[in-house]
Amino acid sequence: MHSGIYDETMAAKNEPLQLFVLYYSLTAILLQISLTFATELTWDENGYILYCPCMGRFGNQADHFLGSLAFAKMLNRTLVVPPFIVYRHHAPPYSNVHVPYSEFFQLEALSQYHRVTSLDDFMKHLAPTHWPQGQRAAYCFESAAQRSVDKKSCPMKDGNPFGPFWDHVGVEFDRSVLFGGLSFSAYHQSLWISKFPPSGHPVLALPGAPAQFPVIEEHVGLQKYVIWAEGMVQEGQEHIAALLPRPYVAIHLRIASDWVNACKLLQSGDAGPHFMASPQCVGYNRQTALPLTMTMCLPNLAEIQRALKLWVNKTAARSVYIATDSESHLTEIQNIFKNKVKVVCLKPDSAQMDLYILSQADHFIGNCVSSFSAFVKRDRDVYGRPSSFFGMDYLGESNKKDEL
Ligand SMILES: Nc1nc2c(ncn2[C@@H]2O[C@H](COP(=O)(O)OP(=O)(O)O)[C@@H](O)[C@H]2O)c(=O)[nH]1
Ligand SMILES: *[C@@H]1O[C@H](CO)[C@@H](O)[C@H](O)[C@H]1NC(C)=O
Ligand SMILES: *[C@@H]1O[C@H](CO)[C@@H](O)[C@H](O)[C@H]1NC(C)=O
Ligand SMILES: [Mg+2]
Repeated sequence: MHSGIYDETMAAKNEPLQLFVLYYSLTAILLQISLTFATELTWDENGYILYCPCMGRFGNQADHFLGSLAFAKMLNRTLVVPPFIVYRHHAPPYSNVHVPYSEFFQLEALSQYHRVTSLDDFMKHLAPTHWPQGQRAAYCFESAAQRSVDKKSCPMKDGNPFGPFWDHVGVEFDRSVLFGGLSFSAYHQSLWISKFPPSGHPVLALPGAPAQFPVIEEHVGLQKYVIWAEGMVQEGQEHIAALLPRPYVAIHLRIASDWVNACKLLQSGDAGPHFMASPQCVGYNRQTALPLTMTMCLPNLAEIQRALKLWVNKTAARSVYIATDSESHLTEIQNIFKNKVKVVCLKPDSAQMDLYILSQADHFIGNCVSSFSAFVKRDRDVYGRPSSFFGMDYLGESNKKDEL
């Protein structure tokens, strides 16, 4: 936009005076507007954290986001909030879509916890002056750089989704800064600050999230700053009002073939209780964690029916909502309740609409191992809404909590 105006002003020099004045005042007005923006987005002398949410789909990206938010606060740098990467290879546009955070959630709500700016705004308003082409360093672990041809370059744009992400943002990296012997945990806070003071390293751009997966226990509570965008609330509430008489029980079926394969890793029995998002239900402490069973990872139809019967009865539900990554088992579920309970599966175009409807239910039954379910569980916990997991809410068994 700036360069466009500049070009036009230059061209105007050869035109009649009146036109020149018009162009001139237009430029002045636009300059005023951009100055107003600039005052809103002043450069943070304490620096920035930039990263690609390059691992996994939404649930993984959300876990990583909470950790990254905490990491940015720990270093007192502004977090540049990336868009979500949505993989649309099965439906138009048959490629990765980069969805701004603000399309799903309120960006401003994050500021209650820490300074943030969207990647879009960072690139538009700050990067041209403060992080221009030629000064764009990538930061990564030495071990990650080992994979590059010269063994000294961060693999910022190698493969999918890395390349498309930074291409979408319009960034090429000019050099790499490697590090080792430190992690993203709080233990290394002072090391990060002494190694990379913001004066010499204003923008830490990383190939992946500076966080662990799954989200660590300390950061689970940051979910409270992740608040649904108004558009999502409006659309979601319309669906609920139209389709789901309350009380309603909502379930997340994570049963597609990728998940069947993932859960097979549990069959050997030596995987231990911690597998993907499972700390959310077995407990974060390995020593005291409950066992993780196959049914918890991949509930069969009998378990789905058992859990639904139990919770529909307990909550006197009038409807059931099914969110699924593949099959819905709609008929089999309708059969349990005859016509007494309405059973609904929307299969919305956006997975986030399923997440929203799951989050608003009177009771939620999730998949303990799935980070997609984990997002819903965390969101519900913020508002004190009850949740349980397939495979672990047998009532009457003395050694298990009967209500989770
Ligand atoms: N719409 C919809 N999509 C789902 C559902 N379950 C899984 N998916 C899709 O599958 C992805 C699963 O990956 P991820 O979110 O990382 O969670 P995880 O693999 O279960 O830990 C989601 O992001 C969705 O794109 C569901 O119930 N509804
Ligand atoms: C953190 O950064 C902000 C913004 O740059 C600054 O105002 C504040 O003093 C910093 N806090 C600490 C403890 O350095
Ligand atoms: C739940 O089940 C119990 C025992 O079978 C029954 O007495 C009760 O009426 C049921 N509640 C509802 C809401 O269906
Ligand atoms: Mg996944």
